[in-house]
Amino acid sequence: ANGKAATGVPDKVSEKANPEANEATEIAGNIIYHAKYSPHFSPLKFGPEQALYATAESLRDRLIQLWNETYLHFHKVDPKQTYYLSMEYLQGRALTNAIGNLDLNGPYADALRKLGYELEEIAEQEKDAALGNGGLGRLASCFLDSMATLNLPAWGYGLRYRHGLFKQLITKKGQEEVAEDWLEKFSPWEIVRHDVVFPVRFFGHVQINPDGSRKWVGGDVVQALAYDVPIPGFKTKNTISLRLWEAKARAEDLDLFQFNEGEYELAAQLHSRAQQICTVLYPGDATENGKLLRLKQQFFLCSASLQDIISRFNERSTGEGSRKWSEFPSKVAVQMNDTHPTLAIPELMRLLMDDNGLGWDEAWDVTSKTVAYTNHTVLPEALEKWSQSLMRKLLPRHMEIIEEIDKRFVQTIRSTRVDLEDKLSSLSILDHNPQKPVVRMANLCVVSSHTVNGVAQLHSDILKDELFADYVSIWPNKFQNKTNGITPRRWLRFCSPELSDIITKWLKTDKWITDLDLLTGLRQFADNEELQSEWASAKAANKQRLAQYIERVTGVSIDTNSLFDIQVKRIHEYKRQLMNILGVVYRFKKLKEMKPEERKKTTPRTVMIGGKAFATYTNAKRIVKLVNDVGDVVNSDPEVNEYLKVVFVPNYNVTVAEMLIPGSELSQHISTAGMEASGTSNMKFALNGCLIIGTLDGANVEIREEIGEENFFLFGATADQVPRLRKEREDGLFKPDPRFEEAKQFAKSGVFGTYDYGPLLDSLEGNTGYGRGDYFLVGYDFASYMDAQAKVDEAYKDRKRWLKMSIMSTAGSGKFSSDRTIGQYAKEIWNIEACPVP
Ligand code: 4GP
Repeated sequence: ANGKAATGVPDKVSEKANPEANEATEIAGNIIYHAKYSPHFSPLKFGPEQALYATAESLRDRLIQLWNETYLHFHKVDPKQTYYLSMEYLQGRALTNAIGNLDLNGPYADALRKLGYELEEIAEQEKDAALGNGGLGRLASCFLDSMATLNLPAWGYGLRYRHGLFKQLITKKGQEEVAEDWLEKFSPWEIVRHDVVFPVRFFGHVQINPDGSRKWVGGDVVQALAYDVPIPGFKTKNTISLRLWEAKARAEDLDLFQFNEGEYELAAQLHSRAQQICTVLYPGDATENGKLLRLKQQFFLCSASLQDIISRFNERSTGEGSRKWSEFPSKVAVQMNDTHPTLAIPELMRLLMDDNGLGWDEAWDVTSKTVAYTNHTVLPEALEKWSQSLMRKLLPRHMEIIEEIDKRFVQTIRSTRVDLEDKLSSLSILDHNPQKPVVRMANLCVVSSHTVNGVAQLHSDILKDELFADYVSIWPNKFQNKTNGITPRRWLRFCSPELSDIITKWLKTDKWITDLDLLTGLRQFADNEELQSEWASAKAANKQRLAQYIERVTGVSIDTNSLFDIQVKRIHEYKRQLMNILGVVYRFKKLKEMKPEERKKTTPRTVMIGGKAFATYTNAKRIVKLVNDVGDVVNSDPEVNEYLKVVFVPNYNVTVAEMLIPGSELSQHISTAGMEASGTSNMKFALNGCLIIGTLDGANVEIREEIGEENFFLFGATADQVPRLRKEREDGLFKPDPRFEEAKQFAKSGVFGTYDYGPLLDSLEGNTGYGRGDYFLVGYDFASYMDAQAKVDEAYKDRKRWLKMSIMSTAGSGKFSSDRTIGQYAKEIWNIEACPVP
């Protein structure tokens, strides 16, 4: 910023004659208006932060207008509409995305320049909206972008967490978590809807009316208040909603008498209980209280969203009187993002029966034709099971409904499928294990949904062949695959404008941004030297930007001529960051043993690892610590640090990803086969011309098919081999490669500090009585992993070959647009059609 701008809100900007300049002038005027009259800041100061909020508010004006037009258009046309229910959205920043989608980059950049700022500098001020943990939440956000871009009548529903995903600090102890504060000032993107409020009940009891009908009464009632975050489509008027619910108590819930007696906490009990609901994303659920709060959150999302959906269904009723309920499934599709919103099923049944007088069969028909379920993981610990007693206490009516669904399902199977009798104990929704009776949410979803889908072909096959195999024999047509995708707007066009411009230039069109298959047009130029050299300079610029960022946040200076090797994702044993760092440990040991002239022949590498560990996941936190400790030693070793650097990238989030991915050359997607449902960062990296080293897991399989096996560094066991290998490894029948033993010994030897890595590394032992017998097969895969890494080193030395592979990666990434994914959901699951605003 220049000094002038930083002193106060400017009065006006000078007019120019040409129309583009006029638009910029108008925008600048609008920004000034917001800086002056939106009562957030004193007009005496107009620093970058004030400029951000004023800029965002000027955009918000446009977004609200488009949002209103879209809403009215949908209201008039009354199409079938999809509602995406998700406990998580990892939205990241919104400014660059909104400006880009509205195609206002030039005018906004000019407007800000008139006010003394660069657009990038202003965009940097924004905090991430991190209302999600990882893949599933980011997928939901990519889906919203595609729904809007494809002009689909579709919306997202979620919760407005006061504090999103924790901020990760790296200290001497390793990872520490602090509360994140995206609403510290306020979010300029949300619109509070004081007229959209629904009551949500907890606890209480079921009352039986004289006519036999049932009603849920008593307990606590909190209010769900809607906040709309407008989601603009790319170069279209359609602007949809991410509707986030906040929990509130009413004024009359404050006990004035008690308050005046000085019993402040008692007086405001309901207020504080309401407030807890949206305080944090994913409250720890180790305690009973934590479990109760998480279940409250899930129900709160489902109940508020369904009441809203039903009221819109009634509001759009055109003819005389009210609409027939049997029409509901032809107007409404509800997609459950994993099992977290499963309570939508019993809640819809309750609303239909108890509030609207439908009988069971009619309500069941409507519900089961409306809801569909996406599974995102086969990890047993992630398949939700809720204690029946907790459920009965918090949601007594829903527990009755779930029992009835289960009873009818079991009866039907008994009378139609005698062959499944002995499978019923695992197929039923209720698990009556006397020690721990639970409700199996995935089973409830499968039984009640019209469609169940996995998120990559391999994952969907595993669901059909293993996890849900017996259900497949009952409903062979219920199961589908929808391979995940990512939005090419955020993940290429906006995060790497340099590379995007080159693609547009060579394809002679920018249509690829909404028709990503057009990228295959690059294949014919993959050998072209001119393209290769432009490609290399875009990469170099992105690497430079990344290197500056790394130095700023970690103090480590990295060599932009080294191979940038990145693994970023949640820290989890199945994702095998431990294999990555053990590979680095081995590389370090070998480099130390080499003579200086030998070292000179190696390929210099910078290994970057980032990701958050769940606060109570001990081994994941040990991995974070190990990466940091290895980095400290390697980076300060004067013999080696020219050839190897190791950086733990702190606080990995959407914004950090937007910096890392464009600057990457190699990325690691190295999970134990069969365990990563899909992965989506693999798609982002490939799209940005980054080569993948990976296993045949999740979407890696399809990426490799699309970009060609010669452009993919493959290693490791396949999913069908894993059970046998696990058994052998556990039984001590398999002897790992000597390199693996050497790396482990070296890591344990104390070279990397005094922290006790014994417990972590012992989890990699087979039949030793420690750990889990190397459940994730690091020992088995290490040999082929190291061989693949050696191939990477060789390939990188051949610059032309590497650039060709990089271009082929981008060229083959068309399938992984979330536009393709959402188009398939729309057609094959939701049965909805585009409804563009004229
Ligand atoms: C993730 C899966 O682990 C990942 O493979 C997949 O790409 C992503 O969902 C989107 O489908 N699962 C989660 C979760 O994030 O919380 O279960």
